[in-house]
Amino acid sequence: MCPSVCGILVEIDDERVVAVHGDRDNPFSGGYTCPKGRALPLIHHHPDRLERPMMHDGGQLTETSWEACLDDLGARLRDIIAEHGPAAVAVNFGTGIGMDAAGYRVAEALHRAIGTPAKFSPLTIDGTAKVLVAELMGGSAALTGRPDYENAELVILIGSNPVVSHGHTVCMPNPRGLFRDVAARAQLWVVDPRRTETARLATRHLAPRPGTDYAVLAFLVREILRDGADPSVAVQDLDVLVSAVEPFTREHAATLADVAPDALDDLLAAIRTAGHIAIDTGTGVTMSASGNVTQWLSWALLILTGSMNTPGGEWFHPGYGYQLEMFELPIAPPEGKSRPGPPSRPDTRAFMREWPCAALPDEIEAGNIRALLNLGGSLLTGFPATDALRAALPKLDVLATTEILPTETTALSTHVLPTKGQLERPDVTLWDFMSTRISAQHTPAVMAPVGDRRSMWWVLAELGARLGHDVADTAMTDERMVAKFNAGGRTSYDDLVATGWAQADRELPAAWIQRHVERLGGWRLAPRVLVDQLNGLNHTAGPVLIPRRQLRRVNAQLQYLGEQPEVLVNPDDAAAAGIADEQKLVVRTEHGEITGIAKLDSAVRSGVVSVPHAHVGANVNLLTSKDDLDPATGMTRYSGVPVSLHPA
Ligand SMILES: Nc1nc2c(c(=O)[nH]1)N[C@H]1C(S)=C(S)[C@@H](COP(=O)(O)OP(=O)(O)OC[C@H]3O[C@@H](n4cnc5c(=O)[nH]c(N)nc54)[C@H](O)[C@@H]3O)O[C@H]1N2
Ligand SMILES: Nc1nc2c(c(=O)[nH]1)N[C@H]1C(S)=C(S)[C@@H](COP(=O)(O)OP(=O)(O)OC[C@H]3O[C@@H](n4cnc5c(=O)[nH]c(N)nc54)[C@H](O)[C@@H]3O)O[C@H]1N2
Ligand SMILES: [Mo]
Repeated sequence: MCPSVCGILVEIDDERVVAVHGDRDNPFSGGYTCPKGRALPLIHHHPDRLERPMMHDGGQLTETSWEACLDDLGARLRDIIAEHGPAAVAVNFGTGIGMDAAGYRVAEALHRAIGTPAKFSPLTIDGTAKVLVAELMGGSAALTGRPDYENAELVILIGSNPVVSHGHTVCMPNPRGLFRDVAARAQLWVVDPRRTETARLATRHLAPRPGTDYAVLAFLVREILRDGADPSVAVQDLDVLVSAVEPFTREHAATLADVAPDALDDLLAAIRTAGHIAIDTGTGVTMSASGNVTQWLSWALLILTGSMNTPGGEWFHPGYGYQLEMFELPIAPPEGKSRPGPPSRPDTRAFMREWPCAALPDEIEAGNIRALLNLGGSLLTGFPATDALRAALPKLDVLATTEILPTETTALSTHVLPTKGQLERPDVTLWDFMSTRISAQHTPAVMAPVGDRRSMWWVLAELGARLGHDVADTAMTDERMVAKFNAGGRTSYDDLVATGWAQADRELPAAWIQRHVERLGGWRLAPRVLVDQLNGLNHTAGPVLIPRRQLRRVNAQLQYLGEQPEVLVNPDDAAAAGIADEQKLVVRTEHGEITGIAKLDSAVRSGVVSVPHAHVGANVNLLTSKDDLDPATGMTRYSGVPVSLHPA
């Protein structure tokens, strides 16, 4: 269900999945589970689950055979490619394919074989800032820094709520246990406009105005520089950084962020005392207009305090399968590697060879994209500007969706391809970089596939064959296919299957990072792109929207566990707008409006409205824009969008 990959035991009674229990013998999760994993029986036995391929026939989705469905889809794609070229076929790598290792690898192979630049994924709706900053400051997007929680004396968590989310790009089982431990022996500062479930476990909580975290960090960097920082590693462009942060005095930063100057003094004192510090950021940072700048200054603070690649600071994941320590990472130029964006959106960039999700409606309307392979994506809830997308999707000649459950998006699809769910396929850890350890796990399939479901990799390989591409041998078994792509580069696949998990030791400081930074010529402290963005930032005064995850959901998934689209509003703001607790309210932006349920909550700072995403009835993406994008990467702004509140 999620990249924390907690070890579970699935209790099965004949054909029924009875329950999911935490596996106490699992060395990573030790028996921990959360409501998402425990919902697997409900997902598997969902009354509406997709069991057979469907095709649009006379305006209606009708069940058909795999042969007929794939033949028709293949023929239509061939025609589109023949007439308009491969760029007319787009591929979306949604969250639903993100836990299917063999499916994901074959999707990558098919995407390469088709040769289309039109690739979409949650990258540009979840957060590009971390990758961009790694590339610009560290010369490689493959550098994924994360706190050394075991040894840290001071952890600063900015715009992430792991107690609910289990983390963003660093995914942990049992976050409550982890943060209780950290707070018991070290300082844990949580920076969030809402006093979150995680903030309640922290030693301190700081609630700046959304999108102003960078000002707090700029102040800290400025003061650490004035202390005469000696990072003990090579750096570049120190003087540029010095002048970039110079305006961020205590008073200026406190005013911008609307926090008490004393709180800034306390945080600065904590950093001076700890020496080395650890920082992690989440979607509260990456979804904001200042996300790149905030991420940059957080790295600058880490570098200047000598905390990179240091015990008690940050460590860099080498990957279990990738084994980055074996390679010389290619070094990106100081201006990064982004390219021109899609033709209908010259205002955007293609970042990491992906197009901005926000550009999809315009690309369809312009006739550039005529077919979309949507692999495990809930387009109408995840992508921004739902109205524009809803108008554009029916103009596609082909919308083929691989899914396990019906969604608003499958209802609009020309082809619906039911693939094996989590319990029906063998699998290995795909996103080992997200793990808190250098590890891999394997699971066998525990249930026979329901109905006529097939493996994602098989479906895509069959489709590839119909387009004249040999992307995988469809005669292979699932196990052999998974073995082929297994993340067990440090161990044999057979050993991984036998034990279920494998782990490598962590080296800290890691020699491969030291070598890399030497080849880089020192950390780049002040990339031009980021300095320019800092100088261009401005703020609106009124209330703004911020995003929030919910415990018993994964984005649009698990809605049947009953989480409501509760809109958290500060009681003073609610009173001013005439809104009462538990009553319906309207949240409006210049793009649209939604009706949700008001929850008056003094844990949310004034001027902030916290709205969960991916609810079909109260879809927050009716409020977001396809044009409000980060110019460097095409990331949609999901946090800090100006709103007004009204009684319903
Ligand atoms: N306004 C706003 N918008 C947001 C966000 C926000 O905070 N605010 N969050 C953004 C983020 S961080 C993300 S990652 C995106 C997520 O958006 P999406 O990538 O669309 O992800 P989900 O909503 O999780 O939908 C995943 C789909 O995959 C299906 N699925 C699950 N398991 C499988 C499987 O094994 N096989 C197949 N074939 N399908 C499967 C599920 O039924 C579901 O329909 O949304 C983004 N959109
Ligand atoms: N239960 C559950 N778990 C999930 C998901 C889910 O839907 N449900 N989704 C998964 C996905 S796809 C992702 S990407 C991760 C995301 O994981 P996280 O990034 O941890 O996501 P959130 O829990 O929404 O925490 C983001 C926090 O940022 C705060 N915030 C908003 N704007 C700002 C700002 O400008 N500055 C600061 N400092 N804070 C701000 C919000 O108040 C919120 O508490 O979670 C994953 N895990
Ligand atoms: Mo995400």
